[in-house]
Formats: sequence, structure tokens, C-alpha cells
Amino acid sequence: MKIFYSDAHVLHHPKAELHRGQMIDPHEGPHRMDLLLPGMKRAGFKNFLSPPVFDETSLQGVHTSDYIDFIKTAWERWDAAGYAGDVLPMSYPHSKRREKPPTDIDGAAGYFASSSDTVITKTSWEALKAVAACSLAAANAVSDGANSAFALIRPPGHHAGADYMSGYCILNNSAIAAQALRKNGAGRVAILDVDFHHGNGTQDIFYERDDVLFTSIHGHPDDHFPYFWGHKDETGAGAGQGFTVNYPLPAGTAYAPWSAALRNALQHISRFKADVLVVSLGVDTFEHDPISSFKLKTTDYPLYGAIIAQLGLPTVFIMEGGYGVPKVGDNVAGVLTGFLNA
Ligand code: OKP
Ligand code: ZN
Repeated sequence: MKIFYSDAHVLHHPKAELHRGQMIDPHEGPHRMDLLLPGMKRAGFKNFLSPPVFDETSLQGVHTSDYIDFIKTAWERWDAAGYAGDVLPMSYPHSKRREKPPTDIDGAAGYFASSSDTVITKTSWEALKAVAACSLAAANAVSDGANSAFALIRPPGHHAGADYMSGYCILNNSAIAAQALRKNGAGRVAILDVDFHHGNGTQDIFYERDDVLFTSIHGHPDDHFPYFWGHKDETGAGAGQGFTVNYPLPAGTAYAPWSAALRNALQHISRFKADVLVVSLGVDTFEHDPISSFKLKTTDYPLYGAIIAQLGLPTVFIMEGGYGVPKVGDNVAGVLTGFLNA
């Protein structure tokens, strides 16, 4: 398994997170890599490859050029306006989104966002390019014949849509990988999102397409972020009708019902006759995750890695969520080890 990693993730370092009415130390920050990397090393993974310089044309079909321009310039505009700290939107267009963002950067930030947990710092763009480069390199490695590859990255990406940031996510790394696989010649790409949270951004990006199947197993939107996406009746639109499949599960879900949903999702992926699989690999399904409520145990991760391997598809793993506890690294390594040893 080829693993891509870049130190440049540290350049995206939010100082605080607005969480349940308080400013707290962010759940998502460079410290997460200090949970992930040691766990990977404990499991025996040792070659962490640097990706080539990011090819920005890989964002075509994933993010709009207006959104990319916003991300690139947001911090400078915020600073020039005399606003403090980092870009953190507060006001949202709700159902009244216009064709153009407001001129004020605070308004523009809300226009290109859907939640107040996602921050753009002075050096975020540099980090995001390196992170997306890892994702792209993993996809390219699989297109070039590798059986599997992993992008060991943060921040996550699956909440970011074509033109909005959300849920700690700014560029959608799984969507970038899926789009690259299509461009490299795969006819049908399946995405399996096993992060605790619904992958609303990925779903939105491919919602009207029949060449990319999106499946997601997640905490029910009634009681979990992203709240407004992830119901069972969201099944795609237009040509994409039937190519989105959601498994919202109740708080407290343990491995038996979770893995039943997984097997059902894998049946959809088989019937779709996917050429290649992208796994949005979040391990915030863990029983001790601080912001989630499923009950998976460390011993469950290799089990489901092996189940995913039964598909027999070339597979690109993209790191998403998983917070707070050192076991995060063991759980990620567990999925990959289970997959490789199957
Ligand atoms: C990202 B990923 C605000 C509630 C929103 C955002 C959670 C994002 C999770 N405090 N929190 O899917 O792991
Ligand atoms: Zn998550």
C-alpha cells in the first residue's frame, strides 16, 4: 500500500473552535497527526511518501473557480478589512443565496460556508494544496496499477462542497481522488464514506452524476452534524437518481448493526460494477471519540477492513475524521491492516 503524507498540514492550524456555545481548543488541528502517525508506525507502516507538487487542474469538476479564488484570498481580505484572527464566518445566506457573494469578506465567508467551525488561516491554502496533493497522488498510484493507496492527511474534506467549506473541511480530498480516477480512465467510481459524520460535501458534488456512486454510513442527522443532509430519502437527482445511498444510524450504534449497513453498502457497490473504490476513512465511529456517538471498538477496525477487501477492488483510502484519543492511529492502521491481510 502506497502511503502519501506531507508535513505541510501544520500550516493549517486553527487556533480555536466555536463549539456548543464556547470557544475551545480545536478538535481538528496539527496535533491529530501526533495521534495518527505513531499508530501507523506501531502497526509497522513505515514508508510515508511525499506527493508531487499539487496540480490545480485536478480541482476541475470538484470545486468552482469562484470558491477556489475565495479560499486563496480570504485571509488577506480579512486582514485588510482590519478583522482579527482568522477567517471565521458567522452569517449565512440560508435560502436567499444570491448569484454573487457580498463584497465584505465576512459576508463572503458566510456565502462560501455552511457552518462556523471551519477557519481559514494565513497559511491554510499552502497546507490544503499539499494535503490535496497527497489525495491526488494516492488516486494516481492506483490508476497506475497499485492495488491500494492511502492519503494520510488532515484536515478532513468530506463536508466541503463544490463551493462551500464546512465541518473543518475546505477542499474535498475524497472527491478530488474520485474525479482524478475518472479522468485517469476508470468508468465507474464508488465512494464508501465510513466517517461517523455524513459526507454531505461529497454527496452534493456527485449528486446528479451516474458515474460516481456515493454511499455513507453515519450518525442520524436528527442528532448529529451536518444536520441537514444524510437522510435515507436523499438518493440522487437527475442522471444521478439512485446513485446516492445513505445509512443514517442511531446514536449508540455498535459494530453488529454498523457492519450490517456496511455489507448492504458493499452490495450496492458490487451491483454498480465499480472499477475502483474510494474510502472516506474516518474513525470517529470509535466508542471514545469526543464528538461522536457510535460504539465501535479497536478490534472492529481490522474486521471491517477485511470486509471491504472482499470487494476485490483497487482502493484509495482518504483520511477523514477521528479525534481526541491515541487509539485514533491504531484504528486507522487497523482498517488498513485488515484490508491488506484479507
Ligand atoms: C468532521 B469530520 C460544532 C459542531 C460541528 C463539526 C464536526 C465536523 C466533523 N461544534 N462540528 O466528519 O470528522
Ligand atoms: Zn467525522
